[in-house]
Amino acid sequence: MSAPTLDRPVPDETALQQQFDATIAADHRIEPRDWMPEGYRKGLIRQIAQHAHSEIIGMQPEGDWLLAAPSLRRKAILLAKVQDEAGHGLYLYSAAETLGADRADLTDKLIERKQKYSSIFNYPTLTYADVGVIGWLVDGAAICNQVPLCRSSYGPYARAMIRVCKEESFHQRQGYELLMTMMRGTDAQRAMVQDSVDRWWWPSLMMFGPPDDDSPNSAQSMAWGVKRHTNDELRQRFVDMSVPQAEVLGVTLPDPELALDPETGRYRFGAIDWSEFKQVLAGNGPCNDERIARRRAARDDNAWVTEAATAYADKHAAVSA
Ligand code: BYC
Repeated sequence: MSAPTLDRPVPDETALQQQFDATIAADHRIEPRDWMPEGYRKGLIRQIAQHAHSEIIGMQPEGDWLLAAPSLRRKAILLAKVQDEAGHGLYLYSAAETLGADRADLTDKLIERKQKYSSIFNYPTLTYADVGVIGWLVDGAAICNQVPLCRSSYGPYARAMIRVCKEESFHQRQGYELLMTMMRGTDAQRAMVQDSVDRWWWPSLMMFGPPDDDSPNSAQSMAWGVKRHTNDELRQRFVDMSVPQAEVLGVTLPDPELALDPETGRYRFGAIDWSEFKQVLAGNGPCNDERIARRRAARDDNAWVTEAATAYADKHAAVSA
């Protein structure tokens, strides 16, 4: 701790901790200038970095269809969406930087597989219906998870989430509208949508993370107001939201145990295959290697841009000094 200044004594760690606890208890925001416990800072960097990596890696599955979109309109929509994901990644890396993280270092950690990204992006996009289903289910799950994060206790993260959620809501609607159009089309198009729903439903449920009794970070994260709901609460909310939407769309969700519980008014659903989730997290999903290899190539092939921009900024700073 630094020495007290002449005019103002530096509060001791106990007083700082009390001030932090009072801010959390009053549901006010912690800002970058505020003192925070080291565990809070590290936990936030972990979650925000993982979130940022998910947005950036998440550009790949849909980006694969940019050159094969079925019309100019669909291409323009998809291009805008994929660009939005890049923007979300950048807001999030900026939020992590307010905690003292360095974004180049975070990218290196992703590429070295020392940090995670969302399990969902390790599945392939086999048909154009997958673009629609990612919008409907994956962005739908993301909205469910991220709307409460707009009230997260860390100011820069919460504010980034407000903007991200507005854009995610457009993403979800474009996905649903694409699927609606396909469902009004031919039998082959309807079959394509159903096949896509069959492949993405269970991985979408896994996006919410492990069950509550196997979620090591939840309790502390909730106590600090970073997370506002548990993984299982949000997963249930997503199921309740998606079932009526599937009915309107005319697709069947691939779960024979899905049924409305008349007592709770919520949908019961079948058991999730957590061994698959663990395999994907361990790097053994269908596309883990491909996703990381592409991210590595993007970093290495574009290093000259960073070097040129840095040299330019240094030169500019030297001239204006
Ligand atoms: N995938 O203790 P837990 C998007 C990890 S992108 C991979 O419950 P926590 C989009 C977890 O990190 C939006 N890993 O953790 C983009 C932890 O490992 P570490 C992505 C997962 O943090 C492009 C361990 O499992 N959204 O919308 O309390 C196109 C134990 O978990 C996953 C976010 O990133 C998973 N699914 O809760 C389209 C949301 N689940 O870190 C769309 C922000 C868990 O201890 N993040 N793990 O090594 C969160 O809300 C929380 O971090 C989670 C997990 C709910 C995901």
